[in-house]
Amino acid sequence: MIVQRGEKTIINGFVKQVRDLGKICFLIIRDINGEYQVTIKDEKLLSQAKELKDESVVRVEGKRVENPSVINGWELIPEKIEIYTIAEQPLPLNLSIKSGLDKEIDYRFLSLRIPRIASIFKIESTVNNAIQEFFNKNGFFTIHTSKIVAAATEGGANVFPILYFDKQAFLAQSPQFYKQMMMSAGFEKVIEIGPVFRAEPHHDTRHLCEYTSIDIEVSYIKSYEDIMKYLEKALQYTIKKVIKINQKELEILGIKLEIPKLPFPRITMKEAKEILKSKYNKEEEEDLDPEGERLMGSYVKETYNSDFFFLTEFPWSVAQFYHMRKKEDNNVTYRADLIYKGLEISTLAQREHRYEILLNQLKEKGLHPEEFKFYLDFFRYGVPPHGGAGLGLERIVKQMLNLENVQESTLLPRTPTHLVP
Ligand code: AMO
Repeated sequence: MIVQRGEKTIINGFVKQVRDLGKICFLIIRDINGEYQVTIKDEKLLSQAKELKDESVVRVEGKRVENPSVINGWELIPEKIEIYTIAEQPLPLNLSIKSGLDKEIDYRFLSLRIPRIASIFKIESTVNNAIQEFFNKNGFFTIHTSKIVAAATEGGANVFPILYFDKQAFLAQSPQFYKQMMMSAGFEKVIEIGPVFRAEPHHDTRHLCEYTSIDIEVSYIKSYEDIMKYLEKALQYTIKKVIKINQKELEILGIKLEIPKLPFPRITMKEAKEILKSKYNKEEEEDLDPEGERLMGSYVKETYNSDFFFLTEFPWSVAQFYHMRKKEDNNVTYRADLIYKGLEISTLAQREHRYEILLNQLKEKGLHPEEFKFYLDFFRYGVPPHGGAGLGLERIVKQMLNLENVQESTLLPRTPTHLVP
């Protein structure tokens, strides 16, 4: 952190490097915004500087002197050095080479000092704030719902059970039921950004056991097309913000972002299956697997020059009980996924708001109405037609920055093998 106090400049930061040339010593100091050179010639300060080890934390006070040959075009000539802490050597993580994802996660407090890795999380902060800001500007209320729940929302298998005093409870997989409750409560438009939990035993590049879910819900929609419009505008707004705020970080990561054109293409599941016919022989499957999503991503890029598309009209067989079915065809639902560079980043849908139909759909999916009584009650005393979406923050950033693994855009990944730190 740099503080300017009159003529004096104070740099607080980590010592990236001590270059000791005998009668002169250079310190490269790094803070969250960049690196600075401190040039020491004073004898007393020289002996102090020689005590320093890489990654120690210091406060250096002195005068800025223009020097076009050093980083930033200036160096600090110190009058005072205060050593806050000396870093033990050797560090368990080498900050100047790539050590591999597992080691970088094991030593998160150190890997985050690497500008390449810090840049990912600075951009993630912008993405989070931009999406929140977009929806608030459009009249959405921010809510926070409980993460301790009595029933699974997204299908029964992948929940983490917990003991809640003497009762069985679960960590929430999604705020799905509560955001719908807010529609029944008359709030019309809500957004929640918060953690959700999925007991996904996968060892792959797209699943986490805890991720940040961006959830929206909107009343009085005419169709799920209204939700798609919100999502594409929100993503365009977000990418514009990242381009504006994170130029430096994008440069460090070697990423050139382009503002996506609207509307994003819409392709029904049936059309996608037709397009993939010659490349992908999994027609019997109702959903697209990761390979199918990737192939469709490439097709859309080649055909429409778009990184995004909506895959619409999911079959009822892979839908949740709360998804509304298509008027003209009971086997098809008003559920869509948003695919970004070949990976699903969002699921959205119009919900079934008619009590009797919802009850029948729940039974059809083999669920027990008694376990969902609190939820079903939302539909008995007046509820507007509504729909919404859930987006995975880490997946958006992974795709935006062409990262290989979603754990790279997760501060503290929870996977079957990662519980610490
Ligand atoms: P869904 O389960 O498809 O839908 O999740 C929505 C989005 O959340 C992200 N996501 C994940 N990210 C990392 N690790 C995971 N294990 C993981 N699972 C999901 C993805 C996905 O597109 N209630 C519905 C949303 C809605 O209809 O409003 C839901 O949660 O980006």
